[in-house]
Amino acid sequence: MTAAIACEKAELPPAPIGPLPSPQQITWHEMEYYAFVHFNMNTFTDLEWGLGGESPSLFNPSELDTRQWARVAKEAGMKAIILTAKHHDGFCLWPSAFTEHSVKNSPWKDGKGDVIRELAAACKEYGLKMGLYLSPWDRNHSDYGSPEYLTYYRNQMQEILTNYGEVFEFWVDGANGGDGYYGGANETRNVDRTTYYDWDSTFALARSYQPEIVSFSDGGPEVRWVGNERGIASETNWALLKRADFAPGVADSKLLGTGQIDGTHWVAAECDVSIRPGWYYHESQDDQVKLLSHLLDIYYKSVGRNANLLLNLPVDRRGRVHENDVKALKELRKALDQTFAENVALQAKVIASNSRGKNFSPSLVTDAEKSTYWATEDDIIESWIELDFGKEIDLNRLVLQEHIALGQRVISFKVEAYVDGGYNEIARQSTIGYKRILRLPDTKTDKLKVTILDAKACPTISNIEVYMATTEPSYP
Ligand code: FUL
Repeated sequence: MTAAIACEKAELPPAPIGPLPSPQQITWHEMEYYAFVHFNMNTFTDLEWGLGGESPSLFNPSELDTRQWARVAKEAGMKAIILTAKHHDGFCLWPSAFTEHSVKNSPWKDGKGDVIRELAAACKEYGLKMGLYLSPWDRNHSDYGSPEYLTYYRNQMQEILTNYGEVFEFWVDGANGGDGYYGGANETRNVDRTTYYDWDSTFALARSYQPEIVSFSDGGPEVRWVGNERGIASETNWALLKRADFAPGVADSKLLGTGQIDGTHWVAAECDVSIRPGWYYHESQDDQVKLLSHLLDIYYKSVGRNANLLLNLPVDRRGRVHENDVKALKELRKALDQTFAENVALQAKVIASNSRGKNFSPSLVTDAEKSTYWATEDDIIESWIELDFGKEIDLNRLVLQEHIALGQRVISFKVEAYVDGGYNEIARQSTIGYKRILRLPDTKTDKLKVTILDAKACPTISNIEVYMATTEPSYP
């Protein structure tokens, strides 16, 4: 082979190593942080799980203001709001044509209101996306448990996914089955969570109504639950899952945390957690809003571990995000903005042990371009990349990102700082994925080295950032 041909060959991008994310999933990863809003009948009954026999007359927010929700979310740096359109008690926040158990029979706006419509308009105004939660379990509906209920559920999907513009995420809860009102039967009903909803066809319906949508449940299909409600992803977090082994409400929560290195599909993790102890608003929890140190810890253990953060805001009986929650969100935003203000990697000279050519050079990890990345030659897996700051600097945060369009590849890596004439290991970790943020010990150094120890194929690193956090309170 002539040198010219060899060189040309080396300039080709690495082969992808599947499973790969869809374009919709890549867009979803880039959203990183968005709001959950639990607001529904439970807000007015002071419950977390209503039984289903509640009277629609109880739903009556005094000053519902979805524009305030959107403003608060936007100022918090969130990219979307996901609303509980229907929770387990079955009450619908939109005037569904298929039930009387909805806002249309409530005193709010004389039954003429539609919370989804108001939220869609507010999200549009503030440049946010909207997602919708539609509980499969319905403790109000008389048909729940029989085949007719699936028709009802799908009719409602059609209503909420076709009448309100773009919906970026369809959120399916795993809690399902038990006692309930069920049209007055007041009994216990259980369904086979794996087969009852024919989930493959039901999720396909969601995609047919909204081609860009991603659906969330315990096992995907596009986004998976992280396996806990504390907002914490595993340190090892593969965006891959053997999807056939999971269904909404049927899942091994440990595997949901780590994902599966040999997963058959790209099903990335989303961390749902409430800013208060409850998902719904309870006045008694007004002084239990999570502290800044806790929220920061959640951020690093979700967004910083290759997952998205879905932070719940329990909207109150007025129909507003409570002042205490707004304050906590602002504090979190301020702390994150302060920490991630000055990326010292931008001033570094970047070299690597290997590169597959100038289109994949090490310096591409510090350009602002998402689509460029450093990659090694095909057979080179163990490899290092070094940032030389040219002078001694302080650092304690490291952001790493893989070019996930070619798959999640890195299995393990270490980080070293150049101190007293030699390299000193300051972290050793597994998996990177879309984004990894490491909290490193406070370190003074003029050079930082990241060594990929093992990977499924040659590494493709799109971004490296380095910061010094000085104002974050420690947790716990
Ligand atoms: C759980 C539900 O049972 C809770 O009420 C809440 O909606 C949470 C997000 O998911 O499974």
